[in-house]
Amino acid sequence: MVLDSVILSRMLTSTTLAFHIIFATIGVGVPVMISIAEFMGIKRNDPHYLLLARRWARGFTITVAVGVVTGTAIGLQLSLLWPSFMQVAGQVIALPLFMETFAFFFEAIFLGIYLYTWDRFKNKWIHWLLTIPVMIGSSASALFITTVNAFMNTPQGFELENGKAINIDPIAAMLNPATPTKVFHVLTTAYLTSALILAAITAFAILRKKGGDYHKKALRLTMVSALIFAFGSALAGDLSAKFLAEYQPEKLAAAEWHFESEENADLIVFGTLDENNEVHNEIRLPGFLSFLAGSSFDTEVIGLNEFPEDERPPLWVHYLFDLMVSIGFYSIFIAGAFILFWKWKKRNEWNKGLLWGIVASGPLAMLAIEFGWIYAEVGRQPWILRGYMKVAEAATKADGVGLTFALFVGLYILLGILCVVVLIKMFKNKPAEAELEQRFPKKAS
Ligand code: HEB
Repeated sequence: MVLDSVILSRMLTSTTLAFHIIFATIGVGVPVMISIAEFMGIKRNDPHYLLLARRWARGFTITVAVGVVTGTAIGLQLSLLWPSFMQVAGQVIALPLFMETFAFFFEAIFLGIYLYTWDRFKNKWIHWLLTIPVMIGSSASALFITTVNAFMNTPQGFELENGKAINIDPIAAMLNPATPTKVFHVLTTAYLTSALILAAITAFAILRKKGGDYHKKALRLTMVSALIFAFGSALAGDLSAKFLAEYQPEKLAAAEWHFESEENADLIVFGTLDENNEVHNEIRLPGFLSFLAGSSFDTEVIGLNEFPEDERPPLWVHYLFDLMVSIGFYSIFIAGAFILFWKWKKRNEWNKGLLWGIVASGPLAMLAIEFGWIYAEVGRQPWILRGYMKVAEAATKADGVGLTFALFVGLYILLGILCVVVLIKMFKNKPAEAELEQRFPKKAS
């Protein structure tokens, strides 16, 4: 099989995004967890929480560094691999792209000050205050870049004349109909995933018998945060589905294998599809697709048959959607169970099964991020700019994308390994309990 430049460009872009999103998600969520931990530490005058903030911040710097490299790769690839897209859309999305960079610098400056001023202020709250611009910076860069993705789904704020964008209104382009739900869902799931990753690392340490009070407090803090963010993510996901039903019905219909427009449409969970588009072996929740789409069983949900065949997204996104939603419910379940066991004194929240369940929740949440994005991107196919330009028209015609692909994959493998090795080294040589003794010799018990 000969791979043409469209396929190769898509492979390179999706690999880069799939790798970058891991670090971007951590980059958006972990500052929030650092801020919460330091807040608790100062408020309760508890060195355990302060140490948590310190150690999380230290690990965070490594993931930020990798995120910068992969983020730069995306910027490069956008104009190199998708020249026709950038020619049309480049001017429209220049503002949010610039704002994202600005937000990143804003975050980086305050992160630098934060890292170098531990114990420098008499009033500890001043140091904590520095976490606020860091959080604002990282969440704002997610916000700006998500408006660009939203724009690709529901473009507005320009007119197309002879293949050129005219009458450009960048603010209207940023505030397109997809923006509110996407930004809400992206932020809540990044916070959720970061809380669960930190919880998973902590639960693993406890299972390896390293757990003292430090780890117990860390797990309680991350689990309570995770439960709150999980509810937020579910609410945002529900609103996203309602957005799709109204503005991008083919994407929702593809996720739900929904062919005929109808009221009281069933929600299809998992199952298989045969050549005649008949669904088998599914779990069927009667009327629930209508409910998801419009909060009422009478809502009419538009089916795929209303769209010409070459404008329907691939149907395998159904599984990604179902897996993402299942992981969402799993995270509510696991965090809920831990908190219930902890508050309800007869139960032991440190039992092995539960701890392993928490260990699993971290990688699962990251998978849900990947599934969610693949669903959102593949579900937009065949469009790169829905209604205006197809992916196939946007790709570069240049040769050599294959070699570039191989080089970048090599770079990501190297970066991934380096990141893990550095993180393990960083924390292995300095276990939490030892660091506590050293930093707070009197208070540590
Ligand atoms: Fe999700 C996407 C829903 C969970 C992550 N989500 C998405 C979508 C929807 C949904 C509808 C599409 C949108 C558009 O495209 O616009 N989700 C949902 C639901 C749920 C969920 C209903 C249940 C609760 N997710 C989830 C989780 C996670 C996620 C859990 C993680 C962690 N998603 C996601 C992402 C995405 C999605 C990342 C991509 C972005 C957007 O928003 O789009």
